[in-house]
Amino acid sequence: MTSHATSAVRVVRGACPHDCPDTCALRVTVEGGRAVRVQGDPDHPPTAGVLCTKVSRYTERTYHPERLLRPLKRVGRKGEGRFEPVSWDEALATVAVRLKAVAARDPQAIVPYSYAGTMGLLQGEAMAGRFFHRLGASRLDRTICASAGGEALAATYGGKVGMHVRFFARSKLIVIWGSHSIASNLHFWTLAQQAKRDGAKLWCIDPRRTETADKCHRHLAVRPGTDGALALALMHELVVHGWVDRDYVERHVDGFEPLRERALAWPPERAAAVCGVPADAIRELARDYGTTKPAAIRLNYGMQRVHGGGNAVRLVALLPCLVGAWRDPAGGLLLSSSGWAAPFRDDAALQRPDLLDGRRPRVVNMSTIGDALLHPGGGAFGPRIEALVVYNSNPVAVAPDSRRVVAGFAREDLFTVVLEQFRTDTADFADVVLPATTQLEHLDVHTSYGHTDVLLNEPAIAPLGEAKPNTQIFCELAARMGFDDPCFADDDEALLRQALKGVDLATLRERGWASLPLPEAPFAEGGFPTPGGKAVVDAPGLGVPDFVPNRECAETDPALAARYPLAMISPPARHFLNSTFVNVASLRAIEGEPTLEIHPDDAAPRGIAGGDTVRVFNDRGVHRCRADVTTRARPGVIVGLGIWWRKFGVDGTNVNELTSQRLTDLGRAPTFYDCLVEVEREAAARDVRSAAA
Ligand SMILES: Nc1nc2c(c(=O)[nH]1)N[C@H]1C(S)=C(S)[C@@H](COP(=O)(O)OP(=O)(O)OC[C@H]3O[C@@H](n4cnc5c(=O)[nH]c(N)nc54)[C@H](O)[C@@H]3O)O[C@H]1N2
Ligand SMILES: Nc1nc2c(c(=O)[nH]1)N[C@H]1C(S)=C(S)[C@@H](COP(=O)(O)OP(=O)(O)OC[C@H]3O[C@@H](n4cnc5c(=O)[nH]c(N)nc54)[C@H](O)[C@@H]3O)O[C@H]1N2
Ligand code: SF4
Ligand SMILES: [Mo]
Repeated sequence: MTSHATSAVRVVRGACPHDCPDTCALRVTVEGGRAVRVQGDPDHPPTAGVLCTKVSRYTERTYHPERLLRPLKRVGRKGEGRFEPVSWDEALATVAVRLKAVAARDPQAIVPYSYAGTMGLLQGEAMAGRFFHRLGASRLDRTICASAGGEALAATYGGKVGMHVRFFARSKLIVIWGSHSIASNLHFWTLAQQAKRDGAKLWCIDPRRTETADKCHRHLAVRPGTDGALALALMHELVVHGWVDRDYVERHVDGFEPLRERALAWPPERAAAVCGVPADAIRELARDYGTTKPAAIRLNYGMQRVHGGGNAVRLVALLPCLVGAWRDPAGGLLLSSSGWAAPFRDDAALQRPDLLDGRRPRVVNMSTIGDALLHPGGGAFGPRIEALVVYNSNPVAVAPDSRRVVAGFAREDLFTVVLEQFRTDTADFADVVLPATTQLEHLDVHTSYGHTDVLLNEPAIAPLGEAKPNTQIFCELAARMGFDDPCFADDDEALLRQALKGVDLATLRERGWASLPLPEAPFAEGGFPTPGGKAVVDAPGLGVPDFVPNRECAETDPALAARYPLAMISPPARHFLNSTFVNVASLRAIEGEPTLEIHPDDAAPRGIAGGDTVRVFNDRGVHRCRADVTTRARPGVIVGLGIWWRKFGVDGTNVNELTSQRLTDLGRAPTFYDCLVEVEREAAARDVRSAAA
């Protein structure tokens, strides 16, 4: 480093862009125009100066030798990943010509596909929303992650609202439910540890014995998709032991009586048989929950990726209402707090749905993109999909039922554009790849779904190569399409000024973040954002919540369970963020290779030893990977940590080869963890080694 460069050291304020509830405030050290360090902001309370391992390696990702730095045009077959660089001019012209031709027939034949590769208000759906609204393209139902739980919360509380995360530090009982917090909610875990040191008891409810479960006092390894039964049994105990807060229920819960009756049909023994855990453990949890104050539940999305996920979240969300846990700021439940930020965001100003100008394009569900791409068109579906524009997502790796997804993306008559930072599995299927900037290279602003601060992300460095922010790419495409509405002239600074309501930009610029003004114990006196102000049991059109079993389990489909006796769950690996970071060598080195955790009791009868290559299969597909024989998996349940890029798999597949496109009871979401499979040994560890030698 020259003295000239070191003299130009700057620290730039940023925000972590990833789909993680923690939304950390970053400090990026820049020396001579190069980002050299990404650290957590010590002055931002939720971040407290700490980042997860993944994002502390963010410079390794940004300066990765495989970053896409120029637009690419496909020269090989779809999926082959052979491209040649072209100019921006040629790339944009190619895209505009093709999109115009499709739009002339029917713009709904064009489908945007995006999720939360960045959670930023600007690089997310701001200019992209304007572009697709003006075009009249199909609208995307963004259901891949959280819509079952989100709609369940809305039905019960009236919105995605809950406890303030900081008060978990003062709880006396914390139930960590369907969350591997150490991996996916690290800053909450720090608060839970603080509570533990102050005497709180921690329970973990998770089919997998995660590192989080290891560090809780008690772990209930329920079968996947049985949380609704567990919640009903807990209610049974609350009722029969008189632990219901009758005063709170009378004043702030609408329609308790039918729920009470339903719960009385669920003694712990009945739930124990369904959940595959001891009845006494359910009794112990119920006693703890009914008698400890304040009691807090950290619910997370892992437990709603099953057929009955919506009903299960509705049942769990009623528990803190029954015991009056909301009376204390350190009691209640947190699944998502994004609803608290909603009134402060001006999504309509950014995304401009008014540009639809009265048109009502059909809606395509992102969770069934495989079926949608293979649909011949016609009937209620509408026109066959002819063009797809993907940004902030890697559907070929993350969407369920990969065989169908891949077949759809491989259609030679489909025109696919992918805005990306890397040549992902999805980019391999693109006709045109447009290089996008990373968080260090662009301006953005973020709200959070795990705390209630707003964060600014200032660009720390200039865009690498010819990469451009999503906003700029959609502006330039709009110009090529002949869209001359003034809103397409807005640059990122102009978008930032439109993004928020009631948040002072000067404070954001100065400090990097601002806290939203919110009450400490939001529902101590009721006041849920439902029409009647009460928590709702019997929601309009939904009825009283009930236990809804998995579609793929012995109870619902014994014939299927006879052929495929093992339930597979595929939660994310700790050092990846969905499929992001899988190509970062130092993080991949920690995760090793795609593996399948299997309990010794399931491995032994199949002759499987640790390190063997196994074949995991069902009617949807086959995935080969390495077996890890371990008690982290419970009997009957195997775990394929994700989400690996397919191209890193031994046979070019990942766990989504096995998952289904069936949807949840509520929210039209995927059922990733409602998936039966069988496993066979394919090669012993030593055969694999000698074949490789
Ligand atoms: N390190 C890391 N952090 C992440 C992510 C990541 O990929 N990596 N992803 C981010 C995103 S997009 C999201 S949505 C969240 C996801 O984080 P969470 O919302 O916590 O959800 P999952 O990781 O899917 O699952 C959490 C736990 O639920 C368990 N689980 C599976 N099925 C069931 C069930 O039926 N019942 C119960 N009780 N538990 C079950 C899994 O074994 C897992 O340990 O994390 C975010 N943070
Ligand atoms: N089997 C199984 N499948 C799952 C899950 C599971 O638990 N098991 N989890 C599901 C869940 S919860 C989710 S949220 C989805 C996540 O699925 P996705 O939303 O697709 O998330 P990622 O895999 O992280 O892919 C995001 C992509 O966006 C790109 N990106 C990031 N920032 C930008 C940007 O500024 N511009 C552009 N153009 N691109 C950018 C990244 O390079 C990355 O390739 O996966 C789902 N799939
Ligand atoms: S991924 Fe989550 S924990 Fe890691 S830096 Fe980002 S917000 Fe923080
Ligand atoms: Mo997610």
